[in-house]
Amino acid sequence: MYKLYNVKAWGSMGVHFLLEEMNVPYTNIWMTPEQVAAPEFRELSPLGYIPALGLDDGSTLFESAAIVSFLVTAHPDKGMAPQPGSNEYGEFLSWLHFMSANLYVAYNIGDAANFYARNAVEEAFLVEKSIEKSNQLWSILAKRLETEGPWLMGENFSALDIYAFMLFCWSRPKEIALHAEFPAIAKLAQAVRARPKLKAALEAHGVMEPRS
Ligand SMILES: N[C@@H](CCC(=O)N[C@@H](CS)C(=O)NCC(=O)O)C(=O)O
Repeated sequence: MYKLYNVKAWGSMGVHFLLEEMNVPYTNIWMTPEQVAAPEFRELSPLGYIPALGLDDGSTLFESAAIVSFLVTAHPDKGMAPQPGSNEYGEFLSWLHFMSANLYVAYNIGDAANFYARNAVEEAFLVEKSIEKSNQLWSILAKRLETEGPWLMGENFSALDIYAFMLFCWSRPKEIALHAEFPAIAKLAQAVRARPKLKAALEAHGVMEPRS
């Protein structure tokens, strides 16, 4: 059985929702930020990052995009991604990494602005840049949804939609502020929130409603 190292509203949300949608056996290891920061957790996740996913053989996966790719290929019958090895699967991977390597990072820079900045002015500047960058990335995703939608992989709901939803929950200054700017993403978020299998997990992370 999988073990999901999970923190409320952190990057484990996406994997949590995916496991629920796939209906595969797993256990949540709910952690506090202090437990995440403890040296022992770095033995599982080298940078001490959430999410991490424990496997049956005692090994642990880290990096959200790697975990998502692993789960959708380990359970291809669950239909959360195109057929592994197909051109569509390549497209799926491109957009997954587009989000993890760019949007997630843009949010990380805003969240850790006090680490990167030397003073309050620089810190505010980094937060501003994080918002500017994430909005630029959302506009690219919104365009894809408008032209290819309703889901990021067209007619088929996939792990990409869950991953995008997780990131959208972290929108700055607040998710609700982005709804008017990116109606296609807001619609996607609403559709993910309406998925019956996700109700309990959405409530556990406190993201049933957009932050306003
Ligand atoms: N590239 C990593 C980023 C993961 C990440 O930034 N996780 C945050 C929570 S959303 C974290 O664990 N932060 C703990 C820390 O910064 O010490 C991934 O995609 O999994």
